[in-house]
Amino acid sequence: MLTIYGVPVSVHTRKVIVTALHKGLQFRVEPVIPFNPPADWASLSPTGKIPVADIGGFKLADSAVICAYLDRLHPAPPIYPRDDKAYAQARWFEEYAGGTIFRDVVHGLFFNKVIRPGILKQPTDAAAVATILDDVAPAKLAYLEAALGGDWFAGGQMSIADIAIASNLVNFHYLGYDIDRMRYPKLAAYFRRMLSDKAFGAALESEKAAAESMKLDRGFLGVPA
Ligand SMILES: N[C@@H](CCC(=O)N[C@@H](CS)C(=O)NCC(=O)O)C(=O)O
Repeated sequence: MLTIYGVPVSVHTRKVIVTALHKGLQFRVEPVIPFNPPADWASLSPTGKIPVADIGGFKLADSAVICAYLDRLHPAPPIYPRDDKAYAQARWFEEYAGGTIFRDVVHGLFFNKVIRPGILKQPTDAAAVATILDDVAPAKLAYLEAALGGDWFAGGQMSIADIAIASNLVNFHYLGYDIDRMRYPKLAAYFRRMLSDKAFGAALESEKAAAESMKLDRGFLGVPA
């Protein structure tokens, strides 16, 4: 049995959920909010972050490591391209998603607009939000726009690169932001394509209640904001 510790609206927890759904695995989600964790959390998550997975008693932290392990256990359908260069590209875009898009853009926006007011009961830092939106995000989105050569980021099929990047774009949209179709037409179309993926769509459906309870904007899914 696979248990995923985290919350489905977390960018990195969603990566593991989509991977599990893509592979048709049975799993359950044990809710953990990293800012208000259970008493034994440090023993499960050495970094304190979500997600953590318990795979038949084998406990692993970090979404990239968990997804790689799940792919080793259940190779079909794959989430990594077979071709060596495409594999490296997929790993690169996964790294860029977590290390740059999340760290420099999505985390700061989500922290300031959702976690601070909703969980920490602190005011949103509007200046920090403006800096991210005006000075940081455009270059990152432009990089993705330029890097997108076809329908997917690596190997001509959906891979961990797409799961990781699109998961970040979901939270960007949850905050009420959009990918400007005039500036980033390929990326905007790509995001719609990801939303129509069966596993990705099922993951978003399964987090509906959590997203609504956090008053996140699901308008991009065709639901009135
Ligand atoms: N490299 C980690 C990053 C995990 C991560 O940053 N998780 C966020 C939620 S999406 C978190 O736990 N944030 C709380 C914190 O930074 O303390 C992974 O891929 O699992």
